[in-house]
Amino acid sequence: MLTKIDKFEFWPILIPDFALLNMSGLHAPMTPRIITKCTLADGAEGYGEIPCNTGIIRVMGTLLTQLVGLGVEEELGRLDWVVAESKRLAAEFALADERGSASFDRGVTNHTRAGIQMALASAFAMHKGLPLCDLLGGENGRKRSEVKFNTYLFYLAATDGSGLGYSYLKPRAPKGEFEKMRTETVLDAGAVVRFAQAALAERMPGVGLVKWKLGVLDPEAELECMIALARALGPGVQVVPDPNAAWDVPTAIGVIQRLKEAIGDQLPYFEDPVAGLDAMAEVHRATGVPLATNMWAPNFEAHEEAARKGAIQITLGGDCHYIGGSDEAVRLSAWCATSGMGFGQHSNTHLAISNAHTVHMGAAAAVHEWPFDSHYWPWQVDYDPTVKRNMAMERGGVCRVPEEPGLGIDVAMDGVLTLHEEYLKCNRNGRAYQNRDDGPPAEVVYGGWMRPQTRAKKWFMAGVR
Ligand code: GKR
Ligand code: MG
Repeated sequence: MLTKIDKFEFWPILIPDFALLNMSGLHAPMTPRIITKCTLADGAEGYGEIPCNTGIIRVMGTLLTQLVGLGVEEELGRLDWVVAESKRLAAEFALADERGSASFDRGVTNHTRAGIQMALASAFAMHKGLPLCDLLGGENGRKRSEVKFNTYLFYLAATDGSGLGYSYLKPRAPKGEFEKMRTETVLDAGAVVRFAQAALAERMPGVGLVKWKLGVLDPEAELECMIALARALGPGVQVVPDPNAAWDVPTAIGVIQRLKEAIGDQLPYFEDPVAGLDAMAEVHRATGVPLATNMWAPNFEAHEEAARKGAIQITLGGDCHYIGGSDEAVRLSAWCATSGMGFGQHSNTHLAISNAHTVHMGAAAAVHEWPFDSHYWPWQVDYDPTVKRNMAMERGGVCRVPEEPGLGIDVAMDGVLTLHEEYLKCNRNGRAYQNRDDGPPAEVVYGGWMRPQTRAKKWFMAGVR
């Protein structure tokens, strides 16, 4: 029997963030996201969560009304229509529907499809009384009962006196060294080591891979930080740096070779050292170190090209939000299983609904050899009003795959609405929190900071005048 979509809603929200630095700038105190919600005629509810920009809001608003009254299963099977219509609308509204030029993704169509697919699929799973991963996994259902995450850490800027309020939703005193340092400056090797040690001891014990965002300091200083980090954490913990293509080819080859000599197997792979597949291939040929990307393979065609060129050995394209939905991420994992490319997933600042979709995607994926990136566990989990009953993280960065129908978490709609109010309030006051943009906060804190597009040396500090 046709199960109809009764309502399809969405809310832009603002979520609290910290002063994380990357090549493209500094995280603002709040990050915009979009929550989607699909309600079926029998009352089953499903949710999605995606990055937010004003382009997605315009396209989503038009598309969701067209889905009401249609059959949920039928629509899940013909999401190509959503993609075509989103592209048409993006062109009609003259929206930038692109990715790759910043460390984060400004796409419209990939996110719109993802927000719709996540809500439809989780509502359908509720309706069927099945955990989402059992539907996503196809005939044989889920492939595993645990999904693993790494610990994803960043340099942190000193923002005192800047007027930027990083205290939103964070009134309580920090518990322990990690929470304290999360609000302080982390910009040298000593602080990097202390921060990572605190994260592993207090926040994510037993995790065997720490990812560190580079592209901030001079490459020589970052090399020193990564060697110090690996030595301090010891051989049981791997270290993966990610400068978001802030380096040119000779710099990348030099830094990666010296890092490899210094830390050996503690460097399992290196992420996005340079811009473009040809440059990535050159760096891999020269260093022999496996490379990963979330920047240069945004779709299946680009993955084929990357494999042909030997440009990447591990994809982080398994991110449900970027690839266009958890079904597409599972499809990418199957492609990885046959092509031999490693499968991983990239992450941005997000909340519990995104985390839950990632866990279900990971449970349904054909392969799961690399722990997934997640901003959630070190940064957002303790300031998340969108969830009443959440997943827990176990030793080793493990999330156990839920057995309950749907997502296996209880969404707190009052919390979603509170964060939506915050979005409306902040943007009404003329504060630019509609699109993620790390440039303006960087200009406020480091007066006169120049964006990487305007200079030869791309790393963050090269733009500080
Ligand atoms: O959150 O600043 C950040 C990251 O730089 C993010 O924007 C990237 O998309 O984490 C991502 C990455 O792995 O490149
Ligand atoms: Mg990356």
